[in-house]
Amino acid sequence: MRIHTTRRKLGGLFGMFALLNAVSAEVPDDGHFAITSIDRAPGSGDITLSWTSNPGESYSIETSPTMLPGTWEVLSAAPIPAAETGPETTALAEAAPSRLASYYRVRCLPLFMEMVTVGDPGNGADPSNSPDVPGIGAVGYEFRIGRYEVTNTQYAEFLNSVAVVDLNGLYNAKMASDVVGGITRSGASGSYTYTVKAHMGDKPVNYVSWYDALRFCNWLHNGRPTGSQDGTTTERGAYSLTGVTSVAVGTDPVHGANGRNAGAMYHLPSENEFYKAAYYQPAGEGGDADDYWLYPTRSNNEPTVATADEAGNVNNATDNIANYLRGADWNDQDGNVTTVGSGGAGSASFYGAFDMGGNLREWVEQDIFGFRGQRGGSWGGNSNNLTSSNRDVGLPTLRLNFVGFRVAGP
Ligand SMILES: [Ca+2]
Ligand SMILES: [Ca+2]
Ligand SMILES: [Ca+2]
Repeated sequence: MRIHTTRRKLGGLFGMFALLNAVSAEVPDDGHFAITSIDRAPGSGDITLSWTSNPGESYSIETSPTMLPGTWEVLSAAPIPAAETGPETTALAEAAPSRLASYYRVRCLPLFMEMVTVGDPGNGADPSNSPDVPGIGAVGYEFRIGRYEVTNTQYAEFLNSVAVVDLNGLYNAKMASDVVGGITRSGASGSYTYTVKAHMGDKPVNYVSWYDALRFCNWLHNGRPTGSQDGTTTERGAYSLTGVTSVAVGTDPVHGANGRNAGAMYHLPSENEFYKAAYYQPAGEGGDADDYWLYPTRSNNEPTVATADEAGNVNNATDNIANYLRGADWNDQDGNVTTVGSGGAGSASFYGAFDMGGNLREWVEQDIFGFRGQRGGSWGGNSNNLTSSNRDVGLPTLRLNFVGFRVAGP
């Protein structure tokens, strides 16, 4: 069988697809989710597919009988977990033979946490940053970062997986009592269950401490296991937690001082990683003359203040818009969180990350005199908070309704 695979942006997702019975063979070598082999059993709908994968990630297999957009169907009934080790996963997907015409596309998509690739390794630091925090933005390697802030839906899945008993207080009661929080808890310790509030599932999770964020990263690193909060779930992996609010020096040669272990598959972005993902765009590719924008919306101009509909979606989406200055009034709030990404692609960073300015201020990994760094400003902040020259810090134990996080990974 001949195979054709390529990398293409489809519906806002980076997906890999292969054409069965196609006429050419082009195997990509740079994609995280590249299909590396495909085999269809003659006369059946069984397709054995291999693709490059990241341990801890899950995938779905989709097919389309045409070349038209919007014709993809999920072929795999359940999320397919990546191989626990190694760079490749092989899985069997089954379809009725009649669904597989002679010309048929197949693709794999990552589930749960959509990431974007931040390329251009070896970029220089921002020459124009404020004197307070000079030399930020240089990253010597390619990495990935969450396209969106971590949402209440994702965090509630985390809680339901590891916080039936909540040893480390990963849930905060303000998530329920504050209208701007998004998760409620029911039951008693030993049988806690967690539910997202109406319209809050696709909003970023707040009331999370820096340590909560580390434990979420460990859970992703460990493949989203279910169990009590221990070394196999939340306490070891990307970070080595040594107490409820303490983390060991990590083994990563560059980032270990901030707690990161070598081989971390999911971690908080370092300050440089966040800064590059948010503000960097090479001048030769349409960026600012010094390669760095002032705002993470690919602009040096103050963004339009987002407003929201009654479900919390930005309803004045345009280029260069952000949720800040208490403009997103809904659910009787003077300013509130908004649906992640709803400001539109015209306000994403160069690498396609949304809400890096505004919505929630985000934890970064950096230890700054015992505090931890925060970046990007929030729904309640002013435009200065969104800028590259603005660095915020917080006690790592603090949980606030305007602070959340996103994850990064290799
Ligand atoms: Ca600049
Ligand atoms: Ca308002
Ligand atoms: Ca943000």
